[in-house]
Amino acid sequence: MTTTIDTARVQEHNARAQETLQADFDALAGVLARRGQDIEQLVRVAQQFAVAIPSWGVGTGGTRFARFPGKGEPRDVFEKMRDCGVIHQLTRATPTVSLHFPWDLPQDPQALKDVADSYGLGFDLVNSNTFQDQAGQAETYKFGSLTATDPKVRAQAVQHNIDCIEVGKTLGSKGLTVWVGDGANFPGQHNLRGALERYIESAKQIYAALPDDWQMYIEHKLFEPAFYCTTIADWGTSFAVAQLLGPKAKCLVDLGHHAPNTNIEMIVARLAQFGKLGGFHFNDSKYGDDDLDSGSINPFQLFLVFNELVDAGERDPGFRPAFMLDQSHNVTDPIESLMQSAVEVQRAAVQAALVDRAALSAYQQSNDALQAAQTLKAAFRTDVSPILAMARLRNGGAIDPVACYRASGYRARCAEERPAKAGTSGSGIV
Ligand code: PSV
Ligand code: MN
Repeated sequence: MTTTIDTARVQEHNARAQETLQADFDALAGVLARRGQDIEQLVRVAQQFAVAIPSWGVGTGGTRFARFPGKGEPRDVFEKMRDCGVIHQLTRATPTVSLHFPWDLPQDPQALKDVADSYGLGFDLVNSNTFQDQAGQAETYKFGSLTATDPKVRAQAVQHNIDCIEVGKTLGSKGLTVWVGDGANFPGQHNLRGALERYIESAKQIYAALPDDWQMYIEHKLFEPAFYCTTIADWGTSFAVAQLLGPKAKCLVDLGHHAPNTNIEMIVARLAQFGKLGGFHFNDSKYGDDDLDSGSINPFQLFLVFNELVDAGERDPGFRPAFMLDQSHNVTDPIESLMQSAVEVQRAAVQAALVDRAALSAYQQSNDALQAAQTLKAAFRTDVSPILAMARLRNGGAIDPVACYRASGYRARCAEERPAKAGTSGSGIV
């Protein structure tokens, strides 16, 4: 396997930090043992945790006002894979990459697969893009894609999704995420029901092209770019469409795609209950779809989402939702943000595994609201950092990924090796 950061440097970093880590780990093991919990079981949860990196996340994002590129940004999908390799090398929590087409469409998918293999990376879900016009395409998506009134536009958008499936098959992906920005900016612009009917008609054609072992993930988003109404705006519409399409269609929950204060963990519980929770795009938000770093604003919400996932996993041990990050990094080094975010999502998974579920259930049964809430809080308040660091160490990663990355000088090397060039593949700025 190709390791981008010199492994000797990672080992040196770990050797320096290991004694302190061991002391913190032993102290936490004692605290947990007094609560009847085995720290080793939690280390295993952390070691097995995995979240996919979005290929579009390793470039600097931006807003519709401006983009301020960082130094040494990846200029093509191969350089993006290299950055993803660094993230996985140091965190050991991101073994797959989720590609966005055509932003990261490889001319030679097999060559890309070989490169990914060399970094120990696989491919997660592939994402289609019919929210932008691409150079040379015949029809415009200005007035929608899968919902467009013009059948030629819908046919082009359907075909793009089918093309994504074909490339994904070569790469070893097992699913397609479909998000469309289709909607209206004026009351009356759309026949609200007609737009959804056209979406369903298009989605059925995509669904029909799915291989047997693939799933289609329907991602909803409240608003933007359409500011009056969005065709697939909420989990109810997403659920209805997934139900109509069939068993291979599931709903994808992007944490940023809800109205402020929405109870996202309840959406998660509902979708899981009815067998339609397909996966997540993790990020955080304060006002709207801000695409902020996971866990940076509301880590308690992230924990409560994972609390529902633990419950769902206990009811159905085969339950395996897809986990991806989907963020936009405007002011940080994207590699650092993605490493930190992967760790924050992993943290929520471990904290949720810490919940004393028997006690919680008993408090719920006896209507002891205060103690039920405190049972969750006790898990959430536990600083599981030593567990996460130990999991990384045992999996061959870095005890402190950001510190190790900074010390490696990787970004400075990239700045020399990757002078900016025109027409580089895009990052997510929506
Ligand atoms: C839309 O805002 C979204 O969340 C979808 O997942 C897109 O594929 C991605 O962002 C593009 O950045
Ligand atoms: Mn998303």
